[in-house]
Amino acid sequence: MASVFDQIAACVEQGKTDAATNIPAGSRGQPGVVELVATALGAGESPEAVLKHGLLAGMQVVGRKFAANEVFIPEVLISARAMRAGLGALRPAFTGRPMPQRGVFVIGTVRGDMHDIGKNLVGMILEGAGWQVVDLGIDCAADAFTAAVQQRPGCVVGLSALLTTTMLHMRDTIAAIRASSPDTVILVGGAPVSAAFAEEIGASGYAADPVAAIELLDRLVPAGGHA
Ligand code: B12
Repeated sequence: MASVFDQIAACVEQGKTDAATNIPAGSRGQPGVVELVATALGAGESPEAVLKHGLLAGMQVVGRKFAANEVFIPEVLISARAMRAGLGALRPAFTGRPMPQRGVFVIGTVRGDMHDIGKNLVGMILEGAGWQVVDLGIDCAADAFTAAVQQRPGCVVGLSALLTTTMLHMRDTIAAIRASSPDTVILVGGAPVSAAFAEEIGASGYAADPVAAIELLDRLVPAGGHA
């Protein structure tokens, strides 16, 4: 019998959201991502382990197959929907922990980019770490970020990009934010982004994942010292 993590990963890959979903055909009534996440948490697994070994492991397989032309956009969207449902099921386990309030974190995916799974994950985990998260969504032009920062003086900004083309918009977005709010702490992230690129475009820092983002923010914005 496959471990609950392997089952979650397989369900993400197949797009099996929950027991009511009939994807793949004939699977209605069998547990999907939502039920399996609850099973794993109920068995005492940590939300971090469920995320890493279940949900993200499944999405990694999808990413590899997409890159190898073994699956195409419709399948990836179905997997993304299952992943999103799994994150929803996991959310209370992350955000239910008592944490001191750390400040406001405005996050969005930059202009032209529709990828939101990583952004949502970063937002959810930072919320669990005590940040009040304002999610601007996907395909956000620079002025959406500048307006959000002006409304929330002292907030931290997170920019997400998953495409080598859209990550280039991070530079203009950072310049626009700094033109009106020069001291804003701005983190960048997303698969094609690197620490060197972050430095080149004037970001305050780069984090590869939400845990690294929390550690970086603890250094850049000491508790009680911002927002
Ligand atoms: C799912 C997916 C899609 C879905 C998105 C659904 C959704 N709601 O998000 C759909 C089908 C819409 C899609 C479309 C496209 N996609 Co796509 N997609 C993917 C895929 C398979 C997974 C991405 C994902 O969700 N990963 C899981 C999350 C959890 O990881 P993550 O996003 O990297 O986020 C983590 C970190 O990067 C970081 N992070 C992310 N953001 C931020 C922000 C901050 C502030 C911080 C600190 C950290 C951080 O933390 C996250 C958690 O650890 C990737 C392949 C891959 N392996 O990445 C391709 C991929 C990103 N897509 C790709 C491409 C080419 C496209 C399309 C252009 C395809 C096409 N021909 O139309 C379109 C572009 C649409 C657009 N304009 O945006 C390429 C990009 C190539 C490149 N280097 O530019 C990839 C790499 C696939 C490939 N190998 O070819 N895609």
